Amino acid sequence: DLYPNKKAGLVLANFSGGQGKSGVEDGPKYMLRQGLRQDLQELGWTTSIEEPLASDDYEKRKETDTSDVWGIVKRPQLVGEATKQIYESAKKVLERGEMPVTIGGDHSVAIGSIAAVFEKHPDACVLWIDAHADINTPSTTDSGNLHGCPVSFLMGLDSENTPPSLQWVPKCVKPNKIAYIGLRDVDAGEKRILRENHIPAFSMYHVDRFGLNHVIEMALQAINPDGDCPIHLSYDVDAMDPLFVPATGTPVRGGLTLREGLFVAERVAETGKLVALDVVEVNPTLAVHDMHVLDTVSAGCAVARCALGETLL
Ligand code: HAR
Ligand code: MN
Ligand code: MN
Ligand code: MN
Repeated sequence: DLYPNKKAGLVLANFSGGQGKSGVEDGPKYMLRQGLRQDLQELGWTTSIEEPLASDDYEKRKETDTSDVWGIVKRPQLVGEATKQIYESAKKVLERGEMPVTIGGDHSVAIGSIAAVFEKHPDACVLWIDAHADINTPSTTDSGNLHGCPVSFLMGLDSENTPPSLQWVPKCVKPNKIAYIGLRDVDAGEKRILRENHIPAFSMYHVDRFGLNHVIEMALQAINPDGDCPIHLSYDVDAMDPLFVPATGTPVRGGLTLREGLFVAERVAETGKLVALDVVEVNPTLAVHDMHVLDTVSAGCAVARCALGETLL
């Protein structure tokens, strides 16, 4: 068995403060209602639940605290506090010997989960599956939305321009320890950062040019050449095409098919090296039909099941 321990800690990261739209905080609720916990238990996983954000009303604060800005950056205090709580929860999960499965929420929540994973596993690597690179710094971001910036904080890029509330974030991810798959909406400043730091980044062009299987092999080869490093899979559901995942905050056409999206998770499971998973950017309120909700939430749950070994025979 590739996962002999089979204990997962579901970290409910019901947080929307990394971007402007509300509804993404309901992702965890919908995925649990869809049966995620039972599904994982049927796969043989023991599951626990962590609710790092339960002791404060982050949505209320998002609506009311208009002073939480730092230059162009929106809600740095809120994001700093929420991600710190997620970090503490993910650390608890790891200390119990369980795999943190962080359910978003917007992608800023990966600041917390990834920081915790690198504390436990300094030799870890990150596979970031996304239409977006999420590597803007406070100096390059046009939107000021922190869900477009988590990777830059985790890498310590432009650290003299880090808002005080995010200065707790460890600079844990080195440029040869993160790879991207699925990119198709990358800002000019982000392209420069990817290029200058030689970060392995595979766009939909590369998926079409080489095929997804080969792209995954290249990505893993770049960040995990000996195949022995723990893998953190940070999965933004907008990597998949909006045909399959319509209910997400920043859909971009021309993405992975549903099967391709699940194949990435299956291939990671097959390595036996997965130590943590994020599934983020499910926003049920952005659906225009019930079918859109079902498609999106089901796809998010399927990513988690595949990453935790469902389709391995
Ligand atoms: N690059 C844009 C920005 O920084 C949009 C990226 C955010 N969208 C996401 N992240 N869903 O993956 O604002
Ligand atoms: Mn809500
Ligand atoms: Mn993202
Ligand atoms: Mn995205």
